[in-house]
Amino acid sequence: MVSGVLAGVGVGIGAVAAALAVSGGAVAETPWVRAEGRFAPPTAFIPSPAVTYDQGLVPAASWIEVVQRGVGDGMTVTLRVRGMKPGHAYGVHVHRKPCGVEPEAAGGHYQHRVDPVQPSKDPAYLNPENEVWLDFTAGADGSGSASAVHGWGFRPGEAASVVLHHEPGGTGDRAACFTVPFAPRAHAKADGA
Ligand SMILES: [Cu+2]
Repeated sequence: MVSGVLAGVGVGIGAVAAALAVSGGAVAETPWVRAEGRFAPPTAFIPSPAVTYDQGLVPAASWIEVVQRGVGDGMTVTLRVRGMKPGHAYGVHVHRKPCGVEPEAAGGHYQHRVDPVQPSKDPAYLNPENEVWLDFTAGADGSGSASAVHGWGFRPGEAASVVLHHEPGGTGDRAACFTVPFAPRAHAKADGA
């Protein structure tokens, strides 16, 4: 099932279930989703869910893994990468739509409280508390990692990819995109928690 150097992905879905609330207030951590892939250009003969638009920053065959874990009413999202440009600082967010041939296919950022003005530029909405940011700086060996912890979960069908940008922060050109089958929270709401 390994499809050579330019493409190849493994997607594993853990128990898709709400985290177990144990009597006494303790909360069990439940794995939700783990996805990994190797980046390929959108023109690759064998398409990959991991697409690079800028091989200077995200080379073909570089590797990404995203893990989403449910914790109580919230979640932790963890990113690991290998093969990136050493020393480079990347901006990374969860986006609303799957990756496509064009970098803009992934749409805007997933937002817990949705900015009524889209594309969102208002820092009251465009921030790491209201969105899932996974910015990292690649080490000398090209590896990197980041994680984000939130007291809320995704609404169904509104979180579909992780986008790597040229620079940290809320905006910037898109260097690569990874389609991830994020699990929604059973009763996620648009506001509050
Ligand atoms: Cu983004």
